[in-house]
Amino acid sequence: MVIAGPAAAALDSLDPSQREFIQSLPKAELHAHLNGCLPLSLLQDMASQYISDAAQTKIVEEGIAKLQKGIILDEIHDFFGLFPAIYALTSNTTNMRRATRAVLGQFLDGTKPWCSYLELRSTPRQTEEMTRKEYLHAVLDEVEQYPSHKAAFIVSLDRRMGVEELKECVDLACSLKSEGRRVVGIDLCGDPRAGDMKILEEYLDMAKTAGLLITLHIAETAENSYEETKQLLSYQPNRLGHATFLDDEAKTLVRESKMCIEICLSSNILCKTVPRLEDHHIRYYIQHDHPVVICTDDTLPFRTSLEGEYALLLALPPLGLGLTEVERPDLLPSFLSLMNSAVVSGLHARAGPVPESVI
Ligand code: 6MZ
Repeated sequence: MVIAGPAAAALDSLDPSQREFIQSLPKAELHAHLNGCLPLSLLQDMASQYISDAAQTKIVEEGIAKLQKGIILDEIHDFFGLFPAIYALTSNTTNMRRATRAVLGQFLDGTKPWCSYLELRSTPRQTEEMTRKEYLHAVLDEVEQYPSHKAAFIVSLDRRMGVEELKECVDLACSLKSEGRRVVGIDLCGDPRAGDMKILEEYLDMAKTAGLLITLHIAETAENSYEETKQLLSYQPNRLGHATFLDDEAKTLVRESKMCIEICLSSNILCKTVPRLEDHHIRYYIQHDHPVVICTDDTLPFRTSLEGEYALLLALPPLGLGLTEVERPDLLPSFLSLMNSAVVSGLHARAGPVPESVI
């Protein structure tokens, strides 16, 4: 039996006109991890064609079985254990190109695309079959099949990386940008327990000098110390991923500098960093008219879509714009303007011109 995610339940509770309303909203996806957004059918197909060695077969089979059923996590740290199964399959440039094409298509293609603009992110990975440079070329070759107002790419740095790996990834991102390739930013992601964030400064400075914008996963869990959060904020990022556990001082700083927050509702609920939808920190930011953007994070494990995330937003009672209120036509315009401001403010924080089709 497949266990439905929170987004599926929220979508099911919508009537056709509400669904149409969500579909009609201009949307941008600014926080989506490539290897977390693969369609399950593609993974299954890749697994049937290619597994590099027998030791990986078990990892892949168990990983796919879990994803098929729908993961239930005790805590966020369990989540990162899913990736070895996916990485065993996306370990060469042919499969990386296939994966990127499928993820871009999922968000951007068809008569009802999920969004008008996608900023996809991924961590350059070196395997026995590809270098980090080859990884990035494979992904960018696919991203650049779309016009620049539809798709762009962010290079992710994993918190587990040491200085040599950080340098290699940032050097690559900077030189690709200078060659005119569609790299718009640098992200920091990975298991929130890992790494020492003090080593990042030099590499983020290099990226900024090259004209790249910065987005950082920050305070995703209660275990992330306020000292670490302060340190990450001192790097003056343009956007923040999650920002779930900020203390009052950090919240004030974030609001004063208007750093856009990438909100991933299903992700936070399923990873149990937010106990219930009604407790979500998005309430605080919307109440303070702070820029937020609604994103999916990892569509595969979180069993979500951009429409599903907007359905969750619609179901969020504390906005005073829950499902019942949205049925009231007098409140619909304010809901629409809230959604639009979320989309538009997200775009304000990214590199390059704002696509006309979104505004
Ligand atoms: C932190 C996350 C994440 O880069 O291989 N990733 N990092 N928090 C999250 N939210 C729960 N979701 C995904 O995509 C997969 C990688 O993105 C990061 C993890 O490092 C994961 O291995 P790429 O394309």
